[in-house]
Amino acid sequence: MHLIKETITSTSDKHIGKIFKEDLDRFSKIRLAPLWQLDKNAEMNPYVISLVGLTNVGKSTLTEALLGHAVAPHKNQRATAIPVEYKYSLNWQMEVMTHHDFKYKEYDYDDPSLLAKELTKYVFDVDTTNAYSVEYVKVKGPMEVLKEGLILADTPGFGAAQQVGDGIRRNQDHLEGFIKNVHRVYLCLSVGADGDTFTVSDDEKAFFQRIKSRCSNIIVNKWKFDEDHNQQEYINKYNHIFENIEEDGFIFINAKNAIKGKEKSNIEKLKSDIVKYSTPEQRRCVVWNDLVRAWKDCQHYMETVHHLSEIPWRPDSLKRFLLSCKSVEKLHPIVSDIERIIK
Ligand SMILES: Nc1nc2c(ncn2[C@@H]2O[C@H](COP(=O)(O)OP(=O)(O)OP(=O)(O)O)[C@@H](O)[C@H]2O)c(=O)[nH]1
Ligand SMILES: [Mg+2]
Repeated sequence: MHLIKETITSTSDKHIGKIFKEDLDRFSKIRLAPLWQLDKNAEMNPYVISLVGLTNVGKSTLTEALLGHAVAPHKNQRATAIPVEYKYSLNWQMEVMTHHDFKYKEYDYDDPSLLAKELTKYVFDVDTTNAYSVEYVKVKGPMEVLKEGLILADTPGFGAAQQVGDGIRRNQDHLEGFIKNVHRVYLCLSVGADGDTFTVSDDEKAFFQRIKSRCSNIIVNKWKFDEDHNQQEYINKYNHIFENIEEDGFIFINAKNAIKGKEKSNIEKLKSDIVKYSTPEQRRCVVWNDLVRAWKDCQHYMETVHHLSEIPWRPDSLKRFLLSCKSVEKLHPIVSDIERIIK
């Protein structure tokens, strides 16, 4: 980011051209700013990953499929009213903090189905007074995908469908507050009941703008795995809306099939994507790989669109960038490129 900023401010329009500078600035905002944020968040411990999306897209069903236990209540209608955090522990436990009296309670369960039954009373389909009285709910238990320390959060649906009545608006405020403290977000969309329609609503677009610096994946749920449905077609159509999402950042899932144990669900792909953020080292590696990819894309774009054999980087900034890249093994492809430029 410094390299780009300093190159833009130190060179004249005559030297590299106004449009080139604007492109460099856009590249920095679209591709680099999210990486910078994710790199900062990589150090956070505990690290919270959250599924967010409009009501009914299947976030809770997905949560259940990922956790491998029926502890995330879901149904066909607006359902989840309070964000729920899931965390690994050897025994099943639920923690509830109530807002009106500042009370903290902890419950133990021998069986996850008993926990799930109790959980519905706090977060699922509850009336607005009840929803307002609960500050947070945490569920702990032997959920393998979280074993290395990740926290997974299921959230209420956002958007206009939720904004009826005062209590629900409070829920939306609660949701916004909760999401601000989440380190990585997976935005969940779903295809229509016919499997053919897939429109991105204005609410979804607006929400993406608010979370995009912490989002590198779009989950397309309720996907029908058959020959009539072509994932690439969907990606081509929608990747201009989600501008910083790489093509392989779109993950097509059928959560219902996953909880029924059917083969065509792609849930293993999502699981393996999530566990790669388990430790700070793993999280940094992902960001560095993405940085190498962004660097290559930037070079390629400037070479082909602006017909530049080489980007006229500001020399002293480039040297500083080289030094910081040298200390990280994963960034060595960038080091080789810069050394070639400097020669
Ligand atoms: N056909 C199909 N239905 C699904 C799939 N995933 C979830 N559903 C159904 O979609 C409905 C909504 O699922 P939920 O998991 O409750 O949705 P949610 O996003 O958590 O909804 P809110 O909690 O209201 O925000 C339920 O009837 C699920 O059975 C899927 O992959 N395919
Ligand atoms: Mg839900």
